[in-house]
Amino acid sequence: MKLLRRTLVAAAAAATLTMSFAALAQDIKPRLIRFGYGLNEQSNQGRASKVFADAVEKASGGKMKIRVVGASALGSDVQMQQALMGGAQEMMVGSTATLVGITKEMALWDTPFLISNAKEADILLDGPIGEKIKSKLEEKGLVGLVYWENGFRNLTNSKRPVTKMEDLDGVKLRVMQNNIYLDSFKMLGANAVPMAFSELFSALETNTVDGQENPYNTILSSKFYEVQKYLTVTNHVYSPWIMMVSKKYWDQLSKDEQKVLMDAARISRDYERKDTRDEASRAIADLRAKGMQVNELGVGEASRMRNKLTRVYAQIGANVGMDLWIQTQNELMRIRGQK
Ligand code: KDG
Repeated sequence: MKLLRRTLVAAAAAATLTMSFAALAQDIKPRLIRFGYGLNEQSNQGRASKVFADAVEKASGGKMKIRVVGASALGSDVQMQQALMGGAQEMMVGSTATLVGITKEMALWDTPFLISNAKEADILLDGPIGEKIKSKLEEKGLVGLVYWENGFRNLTNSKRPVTKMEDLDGVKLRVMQNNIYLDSFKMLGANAVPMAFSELFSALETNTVDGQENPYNTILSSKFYEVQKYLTVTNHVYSPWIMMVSKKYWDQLSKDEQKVLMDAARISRDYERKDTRDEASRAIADLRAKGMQVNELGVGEASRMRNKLTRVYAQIGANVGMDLWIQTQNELMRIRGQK
């Protein structure tokens, strides 16, 4: 009888020890978070993703590790958005433009000529309007952390310099998978072709499309200058990126772990904006040195395009809701009224 009792006590002790080791192992086993993005590792998006990963690992003492995966290796923006909503992937950074099918208010950021400079961008995106739009993601299974800067978008093509609106006639122009971009460039006379970013370089290389529009940083980092001769400075839209977490994953995290991600996201946002702006300030010279022919629009052509494009404003106002649209216009007037 004594032997049986001793055996049972020893078994219980061994089981307890095993559980505590398992618990300990669970405690020290780092959380591995997959973070996907679409541009390549050498891009502004790639550099900032690494800053984010380093900040998370440092703040968590190694208990949270970000595995950054670039070049659309985890899928296009749209595919990664679906993976986050389903809980199959933890994080991503990508375009707000491809989110309008999920959260219609994201269309505000597609508005041509809405934002004129970095100050307006940062105040709008980081203020109540950007927060309000970000919060709408949660009902769709996404948690928006911060906005990064994709930048002011400019036009490239392989056929001719675009100095006036009519030069766009018949140009097969790739646009993001987003109706505002599609309708806007159709209005300007281009043959607009919606396409995922991951397919763009080869489509330009094979002349499947003649042109595209993206910030200078992307034109540089994606080497579009190798397959595009002409760059026209239009600055037609200020385009943000947004960093998101799967809500299914976010809800499993402790408040401390959520704070680690949010604090690191803010660190990466501030780094990314500065890095992107520094790189963009040198871009025209760099792109000319790479052989691109750069031109401004002819006098009056920018306002002709702007007047043509304002016809999408009514569509955007309807998409995002007139309250948000009016709030945005008022906020921009307030910002522009500041000295
Ligand atoms: O994955 C790349 C996208 O996040 C971003 O670059 C979107 O500007 C964009 C484009 O043209 O697709």
